[in-house]
Amino acid sequence: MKFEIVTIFPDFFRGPLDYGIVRRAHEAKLIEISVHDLREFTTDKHRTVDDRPFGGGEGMVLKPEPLFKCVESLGVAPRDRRLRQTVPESVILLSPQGELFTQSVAQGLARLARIILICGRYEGVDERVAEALADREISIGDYVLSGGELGGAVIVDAVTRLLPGALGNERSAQQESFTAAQKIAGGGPDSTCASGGLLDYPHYTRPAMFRGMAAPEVLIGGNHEQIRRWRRRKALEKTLRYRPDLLAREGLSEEDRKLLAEIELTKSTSF
Ligand code: 9D3
Repeated sequence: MKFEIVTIFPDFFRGPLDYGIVRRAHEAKLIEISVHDLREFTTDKHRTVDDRPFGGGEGMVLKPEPLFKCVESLGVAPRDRRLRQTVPESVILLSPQGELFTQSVAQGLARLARIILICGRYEGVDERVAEALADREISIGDYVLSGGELGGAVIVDAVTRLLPGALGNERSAQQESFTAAQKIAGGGPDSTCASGGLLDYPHYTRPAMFRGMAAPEVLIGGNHEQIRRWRRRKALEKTLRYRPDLLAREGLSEEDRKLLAEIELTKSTSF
């Protein structure tokens, strides 16, 4: 997978992509990352990338010319071919106005060979970039960032993890069993969660007693059926508390519905 990042802050990407799985994927040549400095595609003395908005208003807008020149210099396939998906490449504008980045979007992107990420800055980007240069606009969430760079780094991370061979053999095998469990539990393919479309269960490690806080007895006992049930119950509890939107009950098993009924009965005392 080739990632090409268009930004006015090229140095930003030296940091976050140089660790862990993304770093190893790069070393293993599973990914290649090129960062392009937008200012190198300006022609004026001051290397101007932004201008005041037509119609007035706050802030500055990224000009279209340097962005078009930069992306065109990369030799991307024509936009209509990209949109018809006859070529495995995509040009993405990171913007607060975009579709929400989810695990399912990441899975779609992981099938491509090349992704161009345009990072916006200032108050916005000239709309002709969204209309005629980028294939789609993506936002990483409903909060205001200072620019698209963190969003670009998020996409590189999430997509890289999905590439075959990016996780160790051990972990990819584990991932497969999670996927199987999700199918049985009826969780969608865009679930990020370990246990079938729910939030993950709590994890503990040694010591068994830490500052007066005991790790749950059931995990130390070694009864695997009890452990599985306890984890499922805790995953349901966490999900009910923090992400009730994920609890589409029609997707829950008989056991889940029983555990949820128990949880809801004890709710007043434990929540
Ligand atoms: C007042 C209108 N604002 C839009 C919500 C202006 C504005 C704020 C922040 C325009 C651009 C930005 C910079 N943000 C991004 O470029 C961005 C972003 C984000 O702010 N949130 C989530 N995902 C993304 S991806 C790019």
